[in-house]
Amino acid sequence: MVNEKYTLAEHLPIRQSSAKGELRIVVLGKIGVGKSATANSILGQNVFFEDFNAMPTTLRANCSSRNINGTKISVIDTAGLDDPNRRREDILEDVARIMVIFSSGVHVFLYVMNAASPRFNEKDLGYIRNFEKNILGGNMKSYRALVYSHADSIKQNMDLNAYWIKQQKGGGAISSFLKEFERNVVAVNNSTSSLVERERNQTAIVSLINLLKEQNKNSLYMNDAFMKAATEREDFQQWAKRKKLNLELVAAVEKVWAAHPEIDASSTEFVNKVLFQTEVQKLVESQERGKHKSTSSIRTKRSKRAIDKIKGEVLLIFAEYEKMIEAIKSYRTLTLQNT
Ligand SMILES: Nc1nc2c(ncn2[C@@H]2O[C@H](COP(=O)(O)OP(=O)(O)O)[C@@H](O)[C@H]2O)c(=O)[nH]1
Ligand SMILES: [Mg+2]
Repeated sequence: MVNEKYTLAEHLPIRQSSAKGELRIVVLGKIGVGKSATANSILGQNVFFEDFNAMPTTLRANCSSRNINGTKISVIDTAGLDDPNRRREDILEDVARIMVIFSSGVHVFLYVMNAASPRFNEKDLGYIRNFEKNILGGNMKSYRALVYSHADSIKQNMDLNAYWIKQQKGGGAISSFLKEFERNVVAVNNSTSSLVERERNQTAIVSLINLLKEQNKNSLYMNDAFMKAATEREDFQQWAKRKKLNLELVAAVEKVWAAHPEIDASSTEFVNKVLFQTEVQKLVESQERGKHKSTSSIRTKRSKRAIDKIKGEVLLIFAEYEKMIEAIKSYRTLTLQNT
């Protein structure tokens, strides 16, 4: 049944890019097709965990960014859409994370398919349709592109075009899905050790996304739930201001929270990663040193107090991010129930 609530979202004004100079990418697909490897190819470094057993290891959507030629490229890697162990609640949580991290919208949902093993049946299509229509919501068709991983397996005497046409003509679920991408498709070999080919992969994917961005007149994919996330974020900014929190610290907590959903905020690892991202620690320490000509034991105590204060703030900020996720989840659950 067509979900009216979400088809309505097509008519929502799509915001002009408020993410100037930034590309916001969400990578989607089945388990083990090469999502994390493709995400790594885009950023040109191995930040996303690739699994050699093709087991579902990415449990939560996670985001990493990198500045490439003056453009901040942010990629969210996700768990396999066909993972039978993931409940609806897990998928909803991931979508809420995507919405909070990319609250001003998404430039492209990049579907990954394994060219070496293009198994794709009605059930797989069902997972995608359910995700797009019933959880994400809205019409995101013009914000999708396709990456074939394992391009090394496409026969040398068959170019991508021929392969692409052959797959579309094959009939069944895969054909109808592939046709929706028109020509927004690229093939890469994520496993290459050649630096030249790595660079070519990165350029090919980024160029395809830029082309799509042009086709979409620089707009980002938005819907009602993304807008709710944007409002939540504005409230959060106000809260941080009232609390007189250091904005650099807030940004660092967000970065670690978005990249490492697996790490508990109260752990030393989390705090250390946050401190590593900021100059806050150095700032506190140098202030303490400058202000007081104290003995080293007093200095250590003061420094410890300063770090404890930061730890407390890290927990507070983290809790606000989790609250935003809960708010989006309840909003989505409610809008789903009302349709
Ligand atoms: N030969 C080859 N192997 C790849 C390619 N892309 C991914 N892989 C490998 O396929 C396996 C699964 O990839 P991964 O990115 O973890 O899949 P995910 O579950 O979709 O994130 C890993 O062993 C990757 O190294 C590719 O383009 N060529
Ligand atoms: Mg993965």
